[in-house]
Amino acid sequence: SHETSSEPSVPKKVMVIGGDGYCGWATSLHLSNKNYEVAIVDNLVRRHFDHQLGLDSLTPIASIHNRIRRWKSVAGKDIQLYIGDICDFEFLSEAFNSFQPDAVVHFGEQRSAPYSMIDRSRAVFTQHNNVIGTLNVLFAIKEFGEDCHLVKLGTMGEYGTPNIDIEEGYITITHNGRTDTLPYPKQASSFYHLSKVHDSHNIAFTCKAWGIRATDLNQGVVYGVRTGETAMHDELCNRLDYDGVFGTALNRFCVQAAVGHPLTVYGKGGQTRGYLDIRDTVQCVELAIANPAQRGEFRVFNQFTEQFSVNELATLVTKAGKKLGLEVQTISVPNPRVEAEEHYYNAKHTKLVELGLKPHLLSDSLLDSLINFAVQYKDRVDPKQIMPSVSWKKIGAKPKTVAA
Ligand code: NAD
Ligand code: USQ
Repeated sequence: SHETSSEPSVPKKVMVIGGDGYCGWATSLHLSNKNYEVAIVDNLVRRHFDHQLGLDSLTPIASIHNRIRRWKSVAGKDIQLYIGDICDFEFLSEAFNSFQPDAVVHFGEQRSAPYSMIDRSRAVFTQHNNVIGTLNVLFAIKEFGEDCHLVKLGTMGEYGTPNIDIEEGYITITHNGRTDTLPYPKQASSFYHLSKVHDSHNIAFTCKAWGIRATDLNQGVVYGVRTGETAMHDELCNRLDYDGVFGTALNRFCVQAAVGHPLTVYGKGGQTRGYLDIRDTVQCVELAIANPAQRGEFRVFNQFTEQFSVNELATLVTKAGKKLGLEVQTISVPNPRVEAEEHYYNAKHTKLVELGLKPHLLSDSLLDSLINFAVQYKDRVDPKQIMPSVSWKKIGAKPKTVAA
């Protein structure tokens, strides 16, 4: 974008906001390996949540500095690092101006639905951090790099579970004889998921008003831990959350199977969501960057490869566990959330496939390796952190101290 040739510019420099997190670390290494120039921006707040709540990743993870040093020694590539909070516009401006990205991938949000439902202060933190952070990124692009492509991580949870098919971002409706293509209705079900809806609205508006180019990746639930690059060295290992606040469905079930904890199906277990392997997260983000949105375009992709109910996931993990000689039980836990437990779900997800995504579908071998991986680290599991502790209905204004 900074060249003067008439060739369409190829994005080269990618700023990864949230590059120390689960999706962001895997993506940073993948892009660096593919010869993109990468800069990580992160304020390390995710590591701070673990300290505050007494949680830890299943896998030991190196500091961001050691991770980047190790990547240099393993792959011979430099990743730049800017430690700071994107809610601080001065910091973000300096990072943006010094790096001058062609694309910004924005993973840098508080991403746990339960965390956002602990108490008022966590709900406010989540929406402030996520909505203001994204607004600052939009202003940075407008001020300092109008042509920069924003690739923003959204969530399938923005749509909720409507009783009709879910489209990719937009739906064409005929009403009283007139037809229009409109944003697909949003029905999010936590203060976290709502923060993503608010982000989407702000991004859509600035695409229209300022000509920002943006891609909203409505990602499903991610599973897995190893990617081509993070598997190259112990110090490049990714985090894997299994606790009741940050752990997500399939990853939790694999860790539960490994330590002999019954699988925690909430309520009736018919809750159906889109899922994808973390190896596909990195592929999807690369595809979005390599095929930028047009100026003024607000592009929406549904980023998942398969849909499952939690009951189906429990059955798959039980079978895979048996093959490995593990005794796997399932219990029904009273649902701590407010959500439909039996519902229609059929979501489109063709746009990334059209751009060339080759999905890694959930297979026996992946489940085997994920469970075996969890068995390898099972001594690090704190069984007290497995059961859910945050209730949607019991959220209150009073700050909740979380017992260790
Ligand atoms: P994560 O918590 O592991 O990583 C997020 C990173 O962003 C952390 O390193 C954190 O320190 C950083 N961060 C947060 N607020 C920041 C701020 N104000 N300034 C600078 N850095 C900040 O989360 P993840 O699982 O990697 O998810 C990444 C993104 O993908 C999130 O936006 C999330 O909503 C989305 N997503 C995740 C999943 C999933 O299953 N993990 C599924 C769908 C969508
Ligand atoms: N669930 C269980 N048992 C468990 C954990 C979860 O039954 O032990 C159920 C939940 O009730 C829910 C479903 O599984 O119905 C998914 O829950 P989750 O914790 O795996 O995922 P969720 O809260 O939706 O959030 C995760 C990420 C978030 C991302 C979202 C994508 O933390 O950042 O946005 O997945 S999506 O689900 O498509 O909205």
